[in-house]
This record gives sequence, structure tokens and C-alpha cells, in this order.
Amino acid sequence: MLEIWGRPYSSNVIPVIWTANELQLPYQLKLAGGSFGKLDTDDYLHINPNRMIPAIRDGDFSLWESHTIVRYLCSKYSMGDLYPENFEQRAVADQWMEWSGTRAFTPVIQLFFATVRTEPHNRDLDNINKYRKEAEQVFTILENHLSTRKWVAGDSFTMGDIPLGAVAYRYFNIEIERPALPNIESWYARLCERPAYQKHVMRFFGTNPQEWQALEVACAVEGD
Ligand SMILES: N[C@@H](CCC(=O)N[C@@H](CS)C(=O)NCC(=O)O)C(=O)O
Repeated sequence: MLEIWGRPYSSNVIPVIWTANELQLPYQLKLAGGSFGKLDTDDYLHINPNRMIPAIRDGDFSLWESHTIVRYLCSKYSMGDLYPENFEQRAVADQWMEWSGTRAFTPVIQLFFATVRTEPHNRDLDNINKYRKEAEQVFTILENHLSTRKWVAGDSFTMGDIPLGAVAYRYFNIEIERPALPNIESWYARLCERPAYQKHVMRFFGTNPQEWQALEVACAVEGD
């Protein structure tokens, strides 16, 4: 059976778990990373020599890098659907997957660390404002793109919506000011209708470090 190694609250693991559930693949979640450890074992070295999560094992085959895993699962199990057959549509889906990592992820994860993962009395407002403005600039690019399409690669949901959809959930659920982004909000509302997104992305992640840690430990029942 497919093994997914990681923590269900980890930003790079969430897209992989979400993908497996979109595709209705049976899998075993192997809790690893953070307080679950296991990344230093000899066994894990063979799965991911970077000693990071996520990674998967599919029979004898191991793979790491979250976006690559999403592409692998979609191309193997969803050719012509989540993995578009049309070259241009696939390239656009790919483009937004990369963009999610190179442009959108950083300001949002920095905002997440500066709020949820920092005690309220230690929060640095200048830092929060810096990343809030960066996120606004970056999301304006997506806002314009979504003015003429329902999903990032056209009329249907594809792998291109996955890493970005996970970033969007964090952006819309941290306690910061956000500008009106009507096209992104409509796209996000469509994501929120998807059962796999509801279950594996739309997780309450707390508002401070204690709440976050308690939720992460509580998710141990999901793994082995
Ligand atoms: N580019 C990698 C980044 C992987 C990464 O940074 N993973 C973090 C968690 S999000 C990690 O393994 N941290 C160590 C830990 O969680 O113990 C990917 O997308 O898979």
C-alpha cells in the first residue's frame, strides 16, 4: 500500500495527503517529522536522504519533494483529469504549482510563523506587515489570472490548484488584514466544497503555539 510519511499539519505534507484523498487512493500515513521524529533513522535515509517530509513509498519506489509527489500521483492515477493530457493546460497547471512554491508559500508561511507559531506578546508587527504586503502583491497576480477562469488551469480542477489551495487555506485563516480578492475568494469557496479539501486541508490549526502543538499531537491517531 502507498505510504505517506509526514505530519498532517505540515504545510508541505498537506498537498500530498489531499491529493491521495482526491484520487481516493488507499494509503498508510506514517507519522514523521517534528515531535514524531523518525527522520534520523537509517530506514528513512533510504526514503528521503534530505531527512525531510513529505516522502512516499509506493512498493519499492520512494519519492520526495511535495510537488513532485503530487505530479507523480496525478499522472499515475488521474491522467487526463487532475493531470491534464493537453500539453498547454498541463504546463499552466505546472506553472502555478511552481509559483505556489516560489512566490506564494514564503509570505504566507512567514505570516503563519509570525502569528500562530508566536506567542501574542512576542509578535513583531513590522514583520507581520512586511509579509502581509508581500502576500497582497503576490496574490494580486493570482487574482488577475482567476478573472477569466474557474480553476488555475482552466475550467476544471487540476493538480495546479493543489499546492496553491493549501497555501490559500493558511492565508485565509490566519488573523491578519486582507484586501478584497473576489476572484480568489470564489476559487477558494469552490475548493471548500471539495470533501478531500474539507477533511485534510481545512483543519483548525490554532491561534497560538500551545493550541497548534496540542492539535499536532492529537493527530497521532491518524497515523501508525
Ligand atoms: N521542498 C520540500 C520542503 C520539505 C520541507 O521543508 N519539509 C519540512 C516540513 S514542511 C521538514 O521536513 N521539516 C522537518 C520536520 O518537520 O521535522 C517539499 O516541498 O517537500
